[in-house]
This record gives sequence, C-alpha cells and structure tokens, in this order.
Amino acid sequence: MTNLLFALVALLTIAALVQLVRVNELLSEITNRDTNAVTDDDNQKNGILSLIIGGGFIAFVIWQMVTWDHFLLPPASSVHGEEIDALMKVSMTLILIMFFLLTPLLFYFAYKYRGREGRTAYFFAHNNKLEVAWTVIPTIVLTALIIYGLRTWDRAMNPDISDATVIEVYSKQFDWTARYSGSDNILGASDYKLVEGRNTLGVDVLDENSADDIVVREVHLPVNKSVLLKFRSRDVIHSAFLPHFRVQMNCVPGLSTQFAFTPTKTTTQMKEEEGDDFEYVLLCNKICGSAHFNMQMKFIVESEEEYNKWISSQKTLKNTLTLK
Ligand SMILES: [Cu+2]
Repeated sequence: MTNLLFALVALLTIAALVQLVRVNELLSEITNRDTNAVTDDDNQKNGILSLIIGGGFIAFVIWQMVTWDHFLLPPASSVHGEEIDALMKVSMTLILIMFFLLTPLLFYFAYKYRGREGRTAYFFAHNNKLEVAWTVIPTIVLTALIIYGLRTWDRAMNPDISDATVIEVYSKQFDWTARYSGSDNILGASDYKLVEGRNTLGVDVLDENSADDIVVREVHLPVNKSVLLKFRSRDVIHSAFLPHFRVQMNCVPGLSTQFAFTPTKTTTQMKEEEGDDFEYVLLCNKICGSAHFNMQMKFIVESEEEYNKWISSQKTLKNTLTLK
C-alpha cells in the first residue's frame, strides 16, 4: 500500500513538471519571448549559487572530518598494522591536499568564468610545457605511491611464520570457533563430513595431531609473538575481520586461507588508552545472513605468563572427544 502511494506521488510529480514546462511554452508564445534563452542574469545567479554550493560542500566535508573523527579506529595494535596506517596516512594526506586545493578552484572558476553577453572563451590549443608537467609530475608521485604500497602489502602478507603459533579460526552461520594447534603446533586434520554432535569442527580424531588441539570460544594471544590464523568456513563465505590488528581475510568453504600477524599491545594497555570497555574483537565482514551482525568473538592479548597460564588450563581434544 505504501509503495503504491509512493508510486502515485512520483507519477503526479512528473505530471506536474510536464505541465509546468507546458505553461512555460505557452507563456513564451503569448509574450513572444524565448523563455529558454540564457540571460546574463541567469548566469549571474548560477555563478553565485555555484560559489555557495561549493563553499557549503567544503564546509560539510570539514564538519564531517571533525565530528566523526572519533569513529575512526585507534592506532594499529600489530606490527604490519602500523605500516598500513603509515601508508594510509601518506595516501590520505596527498588526497586531502589535492581535494582542498582543487575543489575550491573548480567552484570558483565556474563563478569567475560564468557566461556574459559578448564574452568569448579564449581558444587555447596546446602547450608542451603544461602537457609534460601534468603528465610527468603525477606519474612520478603515483609510481612512488604504488611502489610504497606494494612493498607494504608484500611485507604484511609474507611475514616470517617459522615460529608462529598456529590457530584455526572456524566460521559458520552465525558464530566463530577457534582451535589451538596445541604443544606440537600442528592442527589435526579435519573434514566437513566429520561434523557430528560435539565435534562441531569436523576434526579427525584418529589423526595423532588432533589429540593436543584445544577448541575455544575466546582467543588469547601472547603479546609480541607471531600468530598464524588459518581460516575455514562450514557454509558460506565469511570474512574474518580484526580491525584493531588491521587483519582481514575471507573464510571460504572448501578452501583454507590464512593471515599471520604480531600483536603489539595487550588488552590491558588498550583499556588504559581507549577506555575500560575496550575489547579486541573478531567480526564477520561479509553480509552472510540474518544474524551476520552478531557474529563476533573476543580476542585477548596478554603477557606471555598470563597466556601460558590460560592455555594450560584449557582442555585438549583428547579430553573432550573420545579418541579411539
Ligand atoms: Cu559471517
């Protein structure tokens, strides 16, 4: 019913506009004047409007930057994250300088060179110096930026993982489960066909690497130690997103993906900086279904002693699932 009303309003609006144009046409016939002709007065009005809209737009951008700044993420809490932040800062600085330089000029020129009776455009065909300048300068700046970006990406995606703690992050509609690889640092084999009863991850209990694996619903990490997350999905594509560590990776059914990083700040440190209710979270960043919004898991970064104490208090799979 509401949709029908909307459609009716839209239809009537169009009809009204068509009638207005028709009235205009009739008027021009009666007064013997071309109402479509652009006059100096029109240009003057449009020029000033351009100044007002341009100025308003830039003011709005500045207002957004000031008002919504606190919604931005705090500085990265991982080694590669700091490099990504630096890259982001350089890119954004360049973009903002160009924006605040060019946008006011664009609107000002629209006003300054507005049409006026008797004024003709200056015919400017070619200038080699200008052509070279606006080709070479952006080429140099953008090439440098791309090389810098590729090197940062390469370092983030290919870190040394030789002594990283291996943890599986398992996604399904609509929650996360993690599996530590235990004292051998090797995850036991798994298969979706083995998902049954309490074996929600489909771990192969006959694989000897499974025995010391630890399944948890909250991930603890020791600070300043490399961790390798291996992602699996049971049903649809999910996306594991750890915003504070600048980590994001798709979890794809039938495929194993991974991401390694090193946390640099403990949860306690972050609480001191960001407020008592701060927690590291793993979120799903793919709209994967109706309860997608609620798909999250807590991550806790702590000192090595605290971590060791916690992990040794957790039950291994040998103790939770029956091993034959
Ligand atoms: Cu999801």
